[in-house]
Amino acid sequence: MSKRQLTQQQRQRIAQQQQKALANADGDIVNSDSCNGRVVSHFGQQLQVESLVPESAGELLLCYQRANLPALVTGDLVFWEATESGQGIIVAAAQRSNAFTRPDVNGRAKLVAANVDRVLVVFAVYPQAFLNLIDRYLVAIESLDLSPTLVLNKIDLLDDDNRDYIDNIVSIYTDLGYPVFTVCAGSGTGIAALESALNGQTTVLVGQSGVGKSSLINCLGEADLAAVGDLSAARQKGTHTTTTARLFHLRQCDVIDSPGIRELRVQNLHADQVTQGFIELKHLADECRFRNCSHQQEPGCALRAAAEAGTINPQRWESYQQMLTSLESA
Ligand SMILES: Nc1nc2c(ncn2[C@@H]2O[C@H](COP(=O)(O)OP(=O)(O)OP(=O)(O)O)[C@@H](O)[C@H]2O)c(=O)[nH]1
Ligand SMILES: [Mg+2]
Ligand SMILES: [Zn+2]
Repeated sequence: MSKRQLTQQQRQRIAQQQQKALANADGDIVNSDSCNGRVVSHFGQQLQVESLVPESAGELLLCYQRANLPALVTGDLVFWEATESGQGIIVAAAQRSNAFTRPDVNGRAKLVAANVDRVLVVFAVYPQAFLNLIDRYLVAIESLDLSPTLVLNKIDLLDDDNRDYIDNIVSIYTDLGYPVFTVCAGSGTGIAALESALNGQTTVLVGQSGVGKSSLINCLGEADLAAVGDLSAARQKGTHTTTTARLFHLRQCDVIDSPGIRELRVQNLHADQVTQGFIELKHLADECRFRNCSHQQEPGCALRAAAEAGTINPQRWESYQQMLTSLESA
């Protein structure tokens, strides 16, 4: 993709298309078919937009957005007009099919990407993976009606000290029916299977800082597309190398890289959303004695009964209870 200015003819054609599309616009929200660009990244007040106009398809331009539009994110389909300076102004945006959010440092939901087909939760042998962190992602993804996919990266670092710990995590999610890909972005092991699962889709990568999300992008596309950073020497944690979500066109799929997190705090979730995000629990909620059962202490709770009977994995149950408690104390 290259940056270049649009010709006069292209501008006129865009203007005609714009008038036609805006005539059908409902406020500032247009039909996605009428859009002429997709947001690929965000820099402060400016958005980088990829043109979808046939004459200039794939070209990137920096755009401001009209103040009356909602905050736009990577993956949003937009309608832009060219400005004299060769940049653009976004005058309308399409209704999103979905929007993935993550909590910011204060626990508030922060938009990461819009219009995604799939969310890939990446975890690794190092930095250490935690079930409750993965579970929180799963809750967020299930609430979007998307099917989560998990990726274990850095399998080259598996050894006798960590193998049981990692195998346990992998088997918990595999037993629940989630696809879990095991890969090594460093050597390319397992990447072909992952690549064919992502074929033709737009996928957003999420996960702790340092698990290798950007490294996976470089493996699924050309090397060095996305910046990769070492773990901190002292604590083997990620160093927040990726700072903004960015959409990449890779060999077989579009992937949005996103900034990793170090810990996941409470998001603006309802207890019901948490229950719906635990796929082995959600169907049991109708069987509780009380309709407004909080699934914590009440008598006749079908979820607790299942946990006590041993049909729910104890670590998942603990993670669920922890999440409910953290919502209460938020
Ligand atoms: N041993 C090993 N190291 C890997 C592998 N994949 C990535 N790494 C290393 O892990 C570190 C972090 O990789 P990144 O790709 O920057 O991680 P990230 O998830 O994008 O991190 P943030 O951008 O901070 O969220 C780098 O030092 C990579 O070289 C792997 O398969 N094996
Ligand atoms: Mg990164
Ligand atoms: Zn209950």
